Amino acid sequence: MASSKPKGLGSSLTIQELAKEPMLVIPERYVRLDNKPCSILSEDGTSQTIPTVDMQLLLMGEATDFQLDKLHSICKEWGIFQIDKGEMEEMFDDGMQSVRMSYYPPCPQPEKVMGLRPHSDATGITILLQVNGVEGFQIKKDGIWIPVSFLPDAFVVNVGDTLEILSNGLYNSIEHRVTVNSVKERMSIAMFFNPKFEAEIGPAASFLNPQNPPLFKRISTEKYYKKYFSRRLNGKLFLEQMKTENGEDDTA
Ligand SMILES: O=C(O)CCC(=O)C(=O)O
Repeated sequence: MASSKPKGLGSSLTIQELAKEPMLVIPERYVRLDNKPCSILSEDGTSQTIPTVDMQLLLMGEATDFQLDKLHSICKEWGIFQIDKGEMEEMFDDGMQSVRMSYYPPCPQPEKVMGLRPHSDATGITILLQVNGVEGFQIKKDGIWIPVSFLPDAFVVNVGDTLEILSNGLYNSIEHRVTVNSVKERMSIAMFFNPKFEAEIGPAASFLNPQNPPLFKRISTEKYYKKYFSRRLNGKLFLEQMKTENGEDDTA
């Protein structure tokens, strides 16, 4: 029997179902509560290209001090970089991996919605592929949202919260979000690389000394992910809550 409920207005149609409907006004539940514009460009008004890393040299142990210093400072200052697709093979053998494929349909009122809310990933690292070349991925650097231009045939690598915790705050997990386009659909694949489920997440001993006490709690990977996925994506709030200053140790 046909439903009398108006389609797309408070109904629970999936994004794919909504995208099939001709629509001029987007359903209320997708409208962003803040009114800030999505595209905040860098000072010269262009998209910025994020740094590129030559993984081949690093993996073959042939990296010079200069290249190692470059990777170190990119992880500290940016928390995101690009590597050539061909250089990715055999990089990660162990650990837990998961994949998310995202589809962002064209939206008649792109300024009113967010494709994916601002967040940092819970992962060690995330490898991101922009499948159909449509941009929309933005990172927050020094408090400013920067649209990212992907190099053709490159992956983008995000430093995740786990790496920020392991490095006791030395490396920076990148906050990011996705905007939508009024005419083009966008597709992406994100591959998440994590420690084993049985492992514990906390600052590594090599990053700790009397001058650098642990900034983050220790917690089992299982509990960490349960906590992460029980919350809405909200910037770097989850990582803030993992700080020792925000509560007792939480070892499972
Ligand atoms: O769609 C994108 O480009 C980003 C996806 C993402 O950030 C995520 O799946 O966590």
